[in-house]
Amino acid sequence: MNAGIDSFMEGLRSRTPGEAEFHQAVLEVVETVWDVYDANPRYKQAKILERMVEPERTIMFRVPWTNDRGEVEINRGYRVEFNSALGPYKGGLRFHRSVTLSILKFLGFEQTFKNSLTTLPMGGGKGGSDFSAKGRSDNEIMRFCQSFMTELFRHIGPNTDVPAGDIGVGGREIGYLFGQYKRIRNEFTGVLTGKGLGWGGSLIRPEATGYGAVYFVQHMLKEMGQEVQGKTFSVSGFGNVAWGAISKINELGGKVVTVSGPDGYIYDPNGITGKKVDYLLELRESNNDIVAPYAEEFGVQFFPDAKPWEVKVDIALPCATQNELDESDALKLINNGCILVAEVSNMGCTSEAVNCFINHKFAFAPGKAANAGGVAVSGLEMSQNSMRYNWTSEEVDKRLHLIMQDIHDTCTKHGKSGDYINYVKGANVGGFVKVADAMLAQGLV
Ligand code: 2IT
Repeated sequence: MNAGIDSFMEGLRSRTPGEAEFHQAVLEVVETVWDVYDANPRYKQAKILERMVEPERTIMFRVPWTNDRGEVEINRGYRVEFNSALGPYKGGLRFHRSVTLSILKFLGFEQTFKNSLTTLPMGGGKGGSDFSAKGRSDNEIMRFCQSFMTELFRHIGPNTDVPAGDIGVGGREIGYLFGQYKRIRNEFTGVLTGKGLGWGGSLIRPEATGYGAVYFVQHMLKEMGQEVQGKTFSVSGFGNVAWGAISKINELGGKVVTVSGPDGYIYDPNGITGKKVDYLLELRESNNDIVAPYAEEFGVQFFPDAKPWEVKVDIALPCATQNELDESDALKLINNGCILVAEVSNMGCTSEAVNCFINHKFAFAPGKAANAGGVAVSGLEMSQNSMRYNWTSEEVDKRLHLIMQDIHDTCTKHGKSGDYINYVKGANVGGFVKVADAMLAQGLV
């Protein structure tokens, strides 16, 4: 490794001890943009990278609430307002027991580059809580959301910071959060995205992350002279993102044979189609966080405590959570004849897995490119809210298509060398340059 990168990372690690996921996300970006940084004295003099890794503002707060037994519970709430060079802070809220400051900082940092890639005017942010909906009633979830917003409301706004969903935050939670914001502020504004379709939400937003990822995969396949039709896919997770991806793959004539949960994976060799796809939404709404019931419902095999990456497929799409695919999984996929992996979860692959793909000149897309469709349609929801108007699903889908194509072009422009496209480099450099130039133009803030 280069001495400049070493000392940069050493400085970061000593200022942010214990934030392993954040360090992982930063190192991936720094390694790929270092040449551009080194070659541009204006960036260096302005310490653009050093500023980029320091969130503009980090808010941490107490979230007290009462459970159904009348007991007091305390969770921790966060909002990391990472970078506003390109627009209001924008990014999801994650409610999951694994949430820590490190997780939200890695997500907020990546979000800044992802949002830059969408070409829409959005800065980067992320928030959430260590609250988990597992085993909770709807009333408990509502009380938690109301308490969370009772503090968060003072920090956000349609021109300041616009949260959305992420793991554990879907339409139901956005509804409760929006209701509380509106009550406190007495304002009906586009302060959150992922809203219900009857009250300011955008058509295609629920599908957007999965659809966008599959559009991106189509472009990657096109480079290889291939198409989705006839390909088999393994997908992990069973939430909103997996659901959207599976729906689009089916529409395009591909076949998905796995979904997974924290408990293991199911293998459905006939393909997850029709009512099986709708069943995924039921599973998620049950608040149980397990995938095993799918196997009982449809009489297929369940592999407890295992990951779907051992199944022989053409294309693998991690759609669950960070670091869910490691180097041994990557090697298994490559050796089994897989031709493409696209992260649909954020930082779905470990650094070792990413390096393994790149060293093998394997077609690999990082989350900040492949999964940007979700936040892109959030950006389109903001536009529609500002206009007080709703586009048709065809209109939104057409724009989503164009945005994903644009991101693919950006990755190619900055990542292609010979006949190999390094999508990690392409996405990081493409996302970085735009944010860096905006920061330079806006002075030392
Ligand atoms: O990771 C992501 O891009 C999201 N969770 C969506 C963020 C958003 O603001 O729609």
